[in-house]
Parts: sequence; structure tokens; C-alpha cells
Amino acid sequence: MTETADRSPVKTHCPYCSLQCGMAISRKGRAGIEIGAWEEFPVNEGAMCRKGWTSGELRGSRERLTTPMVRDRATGELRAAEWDEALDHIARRLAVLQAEHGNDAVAVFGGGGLTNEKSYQLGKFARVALGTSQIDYNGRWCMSSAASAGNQAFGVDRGLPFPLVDIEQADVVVLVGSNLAETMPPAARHLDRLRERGGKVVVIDPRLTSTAERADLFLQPVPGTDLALALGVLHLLDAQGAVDEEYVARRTTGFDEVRRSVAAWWPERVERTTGVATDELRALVDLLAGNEKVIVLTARGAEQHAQGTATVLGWLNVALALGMPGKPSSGYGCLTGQGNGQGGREHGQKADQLPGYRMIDDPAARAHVAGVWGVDPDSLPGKGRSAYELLESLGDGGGPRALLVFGSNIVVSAPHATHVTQRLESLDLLVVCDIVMSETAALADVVLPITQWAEESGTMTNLEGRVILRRRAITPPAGVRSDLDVISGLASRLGAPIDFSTDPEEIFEELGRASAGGKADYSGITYARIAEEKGVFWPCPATDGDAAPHPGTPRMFTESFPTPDGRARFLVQEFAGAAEQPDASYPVHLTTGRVLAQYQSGAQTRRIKGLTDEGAFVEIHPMLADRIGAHDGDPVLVRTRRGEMKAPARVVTTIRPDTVFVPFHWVGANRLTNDALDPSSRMPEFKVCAAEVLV
Ligand SMILES: Nc1nc2c(c(=O)[nH]1)N[C@H]1C(S)=C(S)[C@@H](COP(=O)(O)OP(=O)(O)OC[C@H]3O[C@@H](n4cnc5c(=O)[nH]c(N)nc54)[C@H](O)[C@@H]3O)O[C@H]1N2
Ligand SMILES: Nc1nc2c(c(=O)[nH]1)N[C@H]1C(S)=C(S)[C@@H](COP(=O)(O)OP(=O)(O)OC[C@H]3O[C@@H](n4cnc5c(=O)[nH]c(N)nc54)[C@H](O)[C@@H]3O)O[C@H]1N2
Ligand code: SF4
Ligand SMILES: [Mo]
Repeated sequence: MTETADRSPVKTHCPYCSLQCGMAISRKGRAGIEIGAWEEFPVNEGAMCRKGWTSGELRGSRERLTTPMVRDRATGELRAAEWDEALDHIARRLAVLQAEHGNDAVAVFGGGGLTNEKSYQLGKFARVALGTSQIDYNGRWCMSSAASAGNQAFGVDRGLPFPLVDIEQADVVVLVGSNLAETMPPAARHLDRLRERGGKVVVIDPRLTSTAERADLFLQPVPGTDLALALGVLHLLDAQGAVDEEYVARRTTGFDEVRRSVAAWWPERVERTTGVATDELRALVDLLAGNEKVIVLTARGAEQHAQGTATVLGWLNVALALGMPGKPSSGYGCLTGQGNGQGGREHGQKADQLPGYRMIDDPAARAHVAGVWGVDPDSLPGKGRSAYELLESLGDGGGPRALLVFGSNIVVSAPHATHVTQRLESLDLLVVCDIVMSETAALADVVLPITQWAEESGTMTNLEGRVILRRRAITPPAGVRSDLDVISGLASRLGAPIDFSTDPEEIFEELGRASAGGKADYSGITYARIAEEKGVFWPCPATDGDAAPHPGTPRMFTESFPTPDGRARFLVQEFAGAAEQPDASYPVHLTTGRVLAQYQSGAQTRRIKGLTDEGAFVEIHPMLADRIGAHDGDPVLVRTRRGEMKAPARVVTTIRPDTVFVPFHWVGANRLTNDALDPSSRMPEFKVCAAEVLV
């Protein structure tokens, strides 16, 4: 699949978020390109947000890296190098470090923006070429709590177990901690159509966001209390006799214990814990009890907590008690975030996983995958550390001494970032593959310039579990290479026992075989099918001989759940609250998140002229502003137990008076955040900690 020789537009997908909006790229003039709409792609129907429309701007920009760089020992500066020189240098250093300190002295950090092919090759590279167990990725900071909850309750983790358009036909959609109107703007059309049909939208967020403005009911809890809210909802549903007893008996286990566990969550207690008034709670419960088709969706606001998994399970219990999962236009889903947030967690770049969403400590899984790779199962390492624990252990932390980064800007996006940055600085070797000189690349000993999105082809799996094809549409600048070339070049220099292909389609076929029989089975999917069908939903197993191809699985759980007994599990959850509570020194809650015009660490979007780079700001309520004597636009200092940052105040009535909000797209927010981890997903508590605000 390469760009077309003629000038007809190439249908591909946006470089950024998990909506993976379809777009059509055409050549313009001699070297230019034009981003246009691909109307027929069903997820976005030609609509895109500002980030999508301006995504071509990094092409040809002086901000692009186009030559490898190696840090000069004498001057301490990065200097241009040839590809061979840079790769030889890395391979030599890795071999020495591993000979001295063992295979686990080298770690790999991947990203949920990498294609399926890259994620797969990266996991294989770590286990086979490096023989290290130390690999994880930024998806751990994204949807891992929802993934953990989905696996526990449903026996599988697919963000949305139904196509996004299904929400148009629901009666009620509850968004818990999602600012979809800013984080996936074209998706808001589906909510608008639901409301045109008379359906209701509920938003739960400590801030009245642009998403909440579209809601019929808005609940504004204290950050970190969503679990208590979910327990209170289930308590009232049960008290009102709104539990679907027939569904619960036929399709689930464990409800009796959960029913007993929510008995003490009466509305007044919920109000005291969450700040949500009892009549608002009752209004929500009435909507849920009085409608047939309810969808509950969680996003990072509910999930990025030390109790993120428990919170999702609390809401999952609500959806199950209502009898929703598996029914048309009903159920529970997680709105995954990164471009390949879904696929990125299926093919083996996670510390505990092998391709096909198999577990690395399962002997049968190891045997199957080792067979596809052509290596001895015993040669595969075991489980490694989770993302934050890995970073925290680097260098002076006593763990790996070298780190290879593919697709993450850790210095900006890791929690407790000052501490993490110190760990990066204490490494013997830091290698960063990127398309721009990110804050993390600027610290590296070797920086490798990478092709960006439509300069190469590969598949992505969007938030619906739909495997799509990002076709190559533009010629990369001279000097850049794909991550696949880097992996292959390093593997051969390290004397890997097998070859690492650089051809995406060939890798996808192998990935299909490696995933066959696993939970995320891609073996029946081909590039040709994706192109024909506008994406194929997994699981999609290969079929034998003349049998008709498997149609893919747009809707899951219609008959049963992929658990050993086919039933979903109700699991008891105890509310503990945020790891750090306000006190006299740090009296307010700090939460963090996103704005429309910037993407993640901002490495890409802060370099695009067409996007407003407003810089960091601190959203505070007028009551708090008055108390500290701040006015709109004044610089304020936000301080937590871990660090501080200064940014202009944005005084707004839309936030809770006891809460402040800072976007994390600029350096600073993560100097403040808490690195308390969820015990099951190892998700850091990005969404709440105790802070002080001063003028
Ligand atoms: N513009 C833009 N879009 C993006 C991205 C981006 O960086 N920029 N990133 C993509 C990625 S990777 C992701 S993960 C998604 C994230 O998408 P979202 O989850 O929608 O984004 P956030 O802004 O992180 O958080 C959503 C909301 O959670 C609220 N919140 C904070 N604390 C709490 C809490 O304790 N409880 C509740 N109920 N809500 C809370 C915040 O006020 C915020 O409005 O967006 C994707 N899309
Ligand atoms: N305080 C706070 N912190 C957060 C969050 C929050 O809500 N609050 N959200 C968390 C979440 S949900 C996420 S997903 C993370 C994301 O945070 P990061 O992991 O930093 O994600 P990006 O900024 O997308 O970084 C991707 C990097 O890879 C580069 N890149 C893009 N494509 C490729 C490619 O194909 N190959 C290579 N090698 N490089 C590429 C980009 O230029 C960029 O430098 O941040 C987390 N951090
Ligand atoms: S919503 Fe997401 S995928 Fe669509 S254009 Fe915006 S950033 Fe790109
Ligand atoms: Mo994310």
C-alpha cells in the first residue's frame, strides 16, 4: 500500500486520538498536501477537529528531525550523525551494559500512538533481541484501569464493545469523567443525534465543560469520589426495585455480595462524600431506572485514580444491574484515548503481555507465540515492571541502565515528573525515537528521526475495536526512517536469532498468526479486507479452507461473556477516596486534563502554527480567586508536596470552588501530580491530589 501515483486523494486516518477520524490527503502544488474530508468513513463522516485539519503542518516544518543525533562526549552537545554510526553506537552500548549487568539492564518504553505493527515488533524486539523483561508503555497512564476492570468483569477488554454510532439509539448515555466535546469533537455528533431523538445525556465532572453544557443532567462531584457515586446509584436502583433480576440471574454472578455491599450507601452519605446533592443523585437514578437502553461510558476523569479500576468496576456493576451489557445500544464502554490506545495494548508492548492479549506468564501462550517467532519458549523473559515503576527504577533507582523510547514524551507526561526526569538523567544510555525534538528527546544520548503517520502505512485499532488502515499518503523527508527500520537495524546488530521485517503488511500477517486463538484475534483480518470494509472489528479469527470469512465482531456479549462460565462478574468495591486529601497546608483538590487545541505532551501540536498555543493556565473559581486575591490573568503559583508551577489564573464559575484544574500539555502540571498507583492497573493518580494556590 503506497501513495497513489496519480493525484487522487489517499484515504487514511488522523495522526492523533483514538477516534482515528478518516481523512483524505491529496497532493497540492509541487510539494504540498491538502487534508480533506473522507465522508464515507462512518466514525466521523468527514468531520474533524482542528488538530486533524492542521495535522499536515509538521510536514516540511523546520521542527521535524531529519538526521540522527549522538551526544558528543567532549562537548556534551547533540551532533548530527549517520544512521549506521548512530545504530552501531547504540548496539555497542547496549551489548556492553547487558554483558555487565544482565539482560534486564536495558528497558524499552513504547506508546499507544504506535501502529499495531510497531507495537508488535517492539514487544518481540524486547523479548527476543534484547531478552529483557523490562518493557512497558504510556497506555498504562491512559485506559489501563478500564482495561483491568473489563478483564475482571467481562473477561475481555475492548474499549467500546459496540460501534460508536450505537449511542445514537440509546435512551440515556452517562459520561463519567469524559470531556468528549473537546477530546473527540466529531463524536459529539452522536450525542446530539441521541438528544434530537429525545434521549438524555448525563455528564459527571468536577467542571462544567463544553461536554457538560450539552447535557440534560450534570453532576459535579469532588474529584476522586466517582466510586462513592456509583455505589450510591446502585443502592438507590436496588431500593427502587429497578434491578433487572432476570438478567442478573441468567447472565451474571456475584450480585448478592454486591447488593449487600451497597446497602450502606444511602443518598445523604453519598452527598457528604461526593458533594452531589441527594436530589441530583435521585434524578440520575430515575433516568436510569425509567429507561430501557442505557450506556455508561467512562474516560480518564473516572479512571486516572489510585482507585481507578474499582471506580470502573463500580459503574460496571451499575450497568450489569440494569441488565445492559450485550443488549442493543446499551452497556458499558471506555472511551480509549490514544490513536492506537486499543491495539497498543493487545500485541505485547505491555510488561505482562504477549500478542493476542495473551498473558506472558501463561505457558500455553508462551509456547504459541514462541512457535510463531521461531524461538524457544524458555528463552522468553517473564513479566516486567509497569510504566511508572519502570521509570522510577531507572539508573539511580537500581533498575535498568539504558532506556529506548518509542513514542512518548515522558518528561512532560509522567506523574511526579521532576523525579522521573532525574531518573532519566541518571541513565547510562537514553535513546529516543521521535519526529520532533521533544523535551524527552532533548535529554537523550541518541535521538533517531522517525517517519510520521501518513509517511508510512500500518494498522491502528480505534476506540471501537475497529482495525483500520492508515495508508501511506505522503513522501517522508530525506533522512528519516520508520521505527520498524530502527527495530530491525538494532536487532541485526545485536545478533538477534531471527529477522525483524520492516514491511508493515508482512508484519501484520505474522501478528495475525501470533494473535490466533487469543482474546484479540486478528488472524482473519487482512489489509485488503480493511480497505474494502472500512475497518474490521476484532475478534476476527481466520476460517478454514473454503469457509466464509469471519465477519468480525462489531457487537460483543450478545450471547455470553468470554469468562470461563460465560457470565459477567459483579465484584464488590470498597470506597477509599483519593490517596491524598486536602489539609491545612494543601487545602484544594488539583485535577488535570486536556484542551481542544493541544494533544497530550504537546510535542506535535505545540509546533503547529494553526493551533492556539495558549500556554498552561490554572482554572480557579471566583470564590477561591477572591480568597487568595487573584484576578483573571494574574500569574498564580500552584504547589503540591511534589513540586510547583506558575501560570496565569483563568477565573471561571464552571469549576468547583474547592478544585483547580491545570492542562498537562505544557511542562509543569506533572511536577505537581501524585504518583500513587492503582493496585491492579498501576495507573497513577493524575486526576487528583492536594494543592495550595497562591498569588
Ligand atoms: N484535544 C485533545 N483530545 C484528546 C487528547 C488530547 O491530549 N487533547 N488525548 C487523547 C487521549 S490519549 C485521551 S486518554 C483522551 C482523554 O479524554 P478525556 O478523558 O475526555 O480527557 P481529560 O481532559 O483528561 O479528562 C476528562 C474530564 O475529566 C474531568 N475530571 C477530572 N477529575 C475527575 C474526577 O475525579 N471525576 C470525574 N468524573 N471527572 C473528572 C476533567 O475535568 C475533564 O473534563 O483524549 C484523547 N483526545
Ligand atoms: N497530568 C496528567 N498527565 C497525563 C495525563 C493527564 O490526564 N494528566 N494523561 C496521560 C495519558 S492518558 C496519556 S495517553 C499520556 C500521553 O503522553 P505521552 O506519552 O507523552 O504522549 P504524546 O505526547 O502523544 O507523545 C508521543 C511522542 O511520540 C512522538 N511520536 C508520534 N508518533 C510517533 C511514532 O510513530 N513513532 C515514534 N517513535 N514517535 C512518535 C511524538 O512526537 C511525541 O513526542 O499522558 C499521560 N499524562
Ligand atoms: S477527533 Fe481525534 S482523530 Fe478526529 S481529527 Fe480530532 S484528533 Fe484527529
Ligand atoms: Mo491517553
